[in-house]
Amino acid sequence: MKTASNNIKHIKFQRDILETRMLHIGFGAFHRAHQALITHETVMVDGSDWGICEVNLFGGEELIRSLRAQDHLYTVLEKGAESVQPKVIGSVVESLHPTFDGISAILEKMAEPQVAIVSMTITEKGYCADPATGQFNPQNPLIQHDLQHPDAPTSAIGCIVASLRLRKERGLPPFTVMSCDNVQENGHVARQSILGFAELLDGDLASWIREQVTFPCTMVDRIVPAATPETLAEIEQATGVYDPCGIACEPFRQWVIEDNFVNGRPNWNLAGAEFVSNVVPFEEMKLRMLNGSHSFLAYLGYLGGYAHIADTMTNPAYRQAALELMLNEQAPTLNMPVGTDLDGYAQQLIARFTNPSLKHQTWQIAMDGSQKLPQRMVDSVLFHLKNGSDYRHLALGIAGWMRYVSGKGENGEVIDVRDPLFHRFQAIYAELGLSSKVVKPLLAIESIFGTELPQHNGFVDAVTQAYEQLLTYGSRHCVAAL
Ligand code: NAI
Ligand code: CS2
Repeated sequence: MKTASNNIKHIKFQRDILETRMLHIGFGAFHRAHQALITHETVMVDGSDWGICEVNLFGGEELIRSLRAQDHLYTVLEKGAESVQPKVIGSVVESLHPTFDGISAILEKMAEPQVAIVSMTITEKGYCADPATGQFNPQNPLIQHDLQHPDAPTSAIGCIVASLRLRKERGLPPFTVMSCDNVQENGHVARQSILGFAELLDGDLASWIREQVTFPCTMVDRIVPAATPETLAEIEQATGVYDPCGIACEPFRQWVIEDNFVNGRPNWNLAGAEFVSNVVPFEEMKLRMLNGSHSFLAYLGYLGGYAHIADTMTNPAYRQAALELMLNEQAPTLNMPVGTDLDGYAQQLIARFTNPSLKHQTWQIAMDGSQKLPQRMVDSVLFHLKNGSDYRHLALGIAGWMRYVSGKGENGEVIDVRDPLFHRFQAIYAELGLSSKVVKPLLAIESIFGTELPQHNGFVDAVTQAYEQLLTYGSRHCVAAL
């Protein structure tokens, strides 16, 4: 595990020398406990001026209001299995929200000369790309809006392009665009969407962006569940201060970054981040082993009556299935640098999932499956079909997702399914009911499964069979039967 606290020399932390050199879109749970914290620890070590301006384009108004009211300081509570450590984060110096500041204030901030990095945690769907291919989707409703209103955009993609236009017109240097989302080759996906959108607006601007802007890929890792009233009460107990912007997370953290910044960057390595020339293998490792088993546990765990990931780990069958999925069906698909210890990585992940003090809801992880399945499960299935190897855990995981998006639990209770394609799932279930007839139309959703998988009879049969078993016996039984 990388820890920075041991490295930190106690230089005086002069918050007033910080200025907005980085603007972050997506002041959600994760960014608070990861990039903002690591930036804080970095400036503590080297006394540099890297401050952050936080922007939420969707929701989060109250959070931004509260943040301002407390001078942009907030608490991160790191929770191990047995001890907790609160940290006050001081790297954030400004914040903006379109609802009360207006979108042009945000674009102007992004166009300020000293802004060198625009980073993002905007969830998988924020990239307006096809999840199966990573290609920009010009039909995305946010993009359709922004094409009509390029100077008053709503999407992160539209905001970045509009602010780069301002920089180009004013003869300013570009900024680096740094995605910190769980998206395979996140920098490349960000680049394709930004260039794709710019092309539709203005070819010269697109050429300027292509030549000037860099889009490093990053692998980001730290389990940060959404904050609940209990989280805030726990933080208050640990610090004596009620902090509505507080967030709790696990002690582990990892950040691997492609060192490709066009206009400078903080020395995040001083706080444990790693700069490398190629992040893709690390991204794949994390997305398939950690996130793939997270999604498996989320769908089959939720259906089996487990509210949190740590609860699923109390069932030896789920624990064993997660480990086997990682080692037998995900690890073999990876191409890692020599010396990478995937067995050790898998054991460490099981220990992290078991942390009983993290209340990470299966329902939260189950969200947006249409955006997550391709990089977490589908790519691995393609590997196994090519190699003739076994993928029964992946087949059950995909069947579990299909069963989950029916919106009905195993006891007939309503599931609150959140997904950009929810209406599509609803239409399929409305027509075909809770039966394995839904498997083929769900597999036909090209943005999730591509074109090859739905044509593969062996795969269609494996998922159909897993789905039927789920209907007959329920998920706890099916996981145990693996
Ligand atoms: P969150 O729900 O707390 O925050 C989501 C953020 O995304 C909000 O700031 C919201 O304004 C923004 N957003 C949502 N839809 C958007 C859109 N269409 N365009 C622009 N912005 C949009 O979620 P959290 O936990 O902060 O996670 C965000 C992302 O961070 C995840 O989707 C994942 O890719 C990445 N991540 C999360 C980790 C975690 O454990 N929470 C760990 C590693 C990565
Ligand atoms: C989770 C991730 O919500 C999800 O889909 O799988 O956010 C997971 O907690 C992180 O990637 C851990 O780094």
